[in-house]
Amino acid sequence: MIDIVPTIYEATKIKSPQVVNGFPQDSIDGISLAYTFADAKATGQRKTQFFDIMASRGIYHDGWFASAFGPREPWVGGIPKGAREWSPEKDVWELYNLEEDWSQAHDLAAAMPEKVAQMKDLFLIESAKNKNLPIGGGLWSTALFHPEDAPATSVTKWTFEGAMAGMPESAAPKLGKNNSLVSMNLEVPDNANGVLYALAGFSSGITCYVKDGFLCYEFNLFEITRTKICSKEKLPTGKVKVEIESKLAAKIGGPMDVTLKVNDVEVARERVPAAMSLHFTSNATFDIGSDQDSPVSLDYYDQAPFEYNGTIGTTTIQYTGK
Ligand SMILES: [Ca+2]
Repeated sequence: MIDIVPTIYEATKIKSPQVVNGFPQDSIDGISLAYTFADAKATGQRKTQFFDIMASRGIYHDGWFASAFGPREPWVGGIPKGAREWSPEKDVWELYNLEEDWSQAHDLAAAMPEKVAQMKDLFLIESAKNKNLPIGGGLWSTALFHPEDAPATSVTKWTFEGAMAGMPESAAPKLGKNNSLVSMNLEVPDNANGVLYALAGFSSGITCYVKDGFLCYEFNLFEITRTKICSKEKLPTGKVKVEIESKLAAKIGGPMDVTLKVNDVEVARERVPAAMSLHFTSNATFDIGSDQDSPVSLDYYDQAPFEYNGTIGTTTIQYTGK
């Protein structure tokens, strides 16, 4: 992927900008593939490439590949044993000659310690050049250590008028993680149906919706637990104020108490056993008046995006602190 942008620039004869909106741009690290267009057998021009994903890392150079696992195996969920005592200095490196052993069957690290040391040095040089230090720094704000420090918008209060679709989850209020109060002014018709707001999607998310006049809320935690509550009475028709209050019982990632209110009167309350530590998805959206893309709840799966059939006035959302 890293080579695609320079390839497109070269093919289209566009010079990449040095400054965008006043911000100097980093240099482009990739190597254009245009030299292969007329020569499929051209010798590869990429000699070195490194990667690091939460401290599981590797470096390729001139036919050789060296790599080490960080504190976690990417395919194993949860918090690995000893993660908090982990240090990159203690990781064991492997070494492979990809020219002769492309499937990495023969680890040469024990036989070639000097080559390993050279590759580790190169890894550090590439890391420094590409702002990858400290090793494991990306673990800091994960669910493992400090989810409260995860990148987030500095906005803590939002006002929306009417329906809205497609706000990226990364920019949207973190209703599954933080204490919050959502307040909506609605016009409720007879036989009210539809989503009032939804964050993220089928794999995990939050939705507040009206089904046959009843006000409902669902916290879908990775499809493992679906905490669903509904009012026992139908919403009144006409102008109605709906509020959803979410309060962590203790800390981020722990239980969360959710209360639904209609015209200032509590109509339902439930404890979500475990709230969200980081975010539900990387690509789903926050919507008001519908549930775009994949639907959060099975309750209206076949009717998605299940647009609200009344009118949505002003929605205010605010974080309510600790
Ligand atoms: Ca959705």
